[in-house]
Amino acid sequence: VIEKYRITTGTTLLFCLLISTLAAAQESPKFITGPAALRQAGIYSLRQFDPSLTGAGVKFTVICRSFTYIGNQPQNDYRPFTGHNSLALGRFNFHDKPDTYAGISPHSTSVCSLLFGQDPNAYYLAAGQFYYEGAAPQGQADIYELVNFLDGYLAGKVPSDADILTVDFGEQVEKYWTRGIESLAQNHGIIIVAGIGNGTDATDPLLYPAAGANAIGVGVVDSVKSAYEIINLENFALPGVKHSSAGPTNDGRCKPDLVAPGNCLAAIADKPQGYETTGDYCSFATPIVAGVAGLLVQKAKQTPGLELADAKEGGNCLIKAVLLNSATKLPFWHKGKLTTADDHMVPLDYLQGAGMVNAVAAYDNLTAGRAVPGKVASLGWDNNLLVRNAPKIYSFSIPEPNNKVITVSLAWNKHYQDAFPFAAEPSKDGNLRLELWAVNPKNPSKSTLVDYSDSPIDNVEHIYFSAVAGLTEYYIVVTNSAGANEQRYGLAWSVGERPSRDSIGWYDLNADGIVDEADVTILLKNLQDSTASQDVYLIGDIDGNGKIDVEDVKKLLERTGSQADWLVSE
Ligand SMILES: [Ca+2]
Ligand SMILES: [Ca+2]
Ligand SMILES: [Ca+2]
Repeated sequence: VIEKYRITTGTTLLFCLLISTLAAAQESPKFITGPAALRQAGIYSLRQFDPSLTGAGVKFTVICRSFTYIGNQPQNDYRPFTGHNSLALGRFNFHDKPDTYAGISPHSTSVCSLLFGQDPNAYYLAAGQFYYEGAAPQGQADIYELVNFLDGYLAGKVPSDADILTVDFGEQVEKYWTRGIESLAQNHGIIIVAGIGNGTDATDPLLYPAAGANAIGVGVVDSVKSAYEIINLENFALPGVKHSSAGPTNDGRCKPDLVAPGNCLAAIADKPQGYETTGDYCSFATPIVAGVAGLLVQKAKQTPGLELADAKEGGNCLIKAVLLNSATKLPFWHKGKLTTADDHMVPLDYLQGAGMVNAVAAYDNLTAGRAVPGKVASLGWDNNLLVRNAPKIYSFSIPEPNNKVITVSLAWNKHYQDAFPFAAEPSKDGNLRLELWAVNPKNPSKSTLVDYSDSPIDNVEHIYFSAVAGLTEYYIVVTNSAGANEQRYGLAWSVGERPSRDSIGWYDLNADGIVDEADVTILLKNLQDSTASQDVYLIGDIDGNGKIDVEDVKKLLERTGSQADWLVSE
């Protein structure tokens, strides 16, 4: 009997590291489900709760590049290796040019194993035997080389009837084809999930289509830095500019939208039983987010009342709003630059986006159901049409404001032509604004605007507000501050616990498992750099007052000597 999900980090660690010495002394779970990055994203917890969520009935389009180019010509070796044990049962359709030989790409093999893999007898030396399971193992996949995908599209045919289209490469500037992908989101309701780029330093440009307005752009959360490969596969810290390209875009928009762990065990292209570690790359974080989106779409298709989450009109905005709204804020999450002065204009963090994808919280937000303007529950969503000068208002109560945080996320599409050259149609775009008001308990006819998000250029807005003692009645206002008369939008809201600042991620800045002088050195350097320039993205504002200062240094010094629970003394 394969006990797929019984696992805690502690037992995994023991199991993985000390199997030879402990196996006889202690009953270890023989089979764990991996890759651990998917566990971190909440995918296995969600599937344990609802085992039907396998991606069944969900259509993915996966766009790949050829592994080999001669001159600029792709050699059509773009396919995953379906001879791999984990991909043998995959529901794949390939789209080749007639009379061309299609070959195998190691990269596509890794990506497809993370999305669709399934292997009850997987084995990896450092992990032992485990149950390999991708994010959406029963999803149906149309797999294209980019050039073949575009051929039909440019001939005027919509090449895809997918629910979700995923692409983990891109271009540093917008091109006709990246706008074409965005057009699929706006004109055909397809959810686009794309990799934002593996920045090697803070100045690396973001990649389109991920950097495009309508896509969900995904960055990568780094593994911790331990000497043990298996610990690095199991534990994650923060995204960093050395692996995950940071916003803003050249035109000043927030990106990425979300982050996910990317260091995974993935299938090897020429070894049917082989797995290898992928490393901290956003190419492998992207399929995790695409997979979570697929599970949400499957739930929406299955469940009466959730139809508008899977609608051609605004469904992609709704799923984006739900994913952003439910993401886990990692330490140091803040809007835009370090200063709080830009927080109303810049909706997301320049490295984390809205945070790390959280499949369980996203599912809870989705299944809370649609609520139309008026009195609503404190968890829910709406896919609706906003008309200029007719704000939509959602009011809700929270029973106990202490330590609560109210999160509200709004997403809408920018417009593009539905045919080559897929030009932007800015006259059809809207500029939406999101407000959060608190009702005065002594005088209910008086309300206070407690937070708002109103970027002049983004097409997402995001509020993350710590509830105020004594105030229990709130309302959300969605309004169109400029632009076209009508806009379809997705809105999601929730009330949760404010995360504590106790976790070691706030102090172990180099993610080596111990708080020591090395972390103090990083903090002092960030303090110095933040004084020199307001324009850099830096971590270290432990108390969250919008600057790195001596109080933050004091707080870090107080935690000197703290160790991560995964740290193994040698
Ligand atoms: Ca800020
Ligand atoms: Ca450290
Ligand atoms: Ca501070």
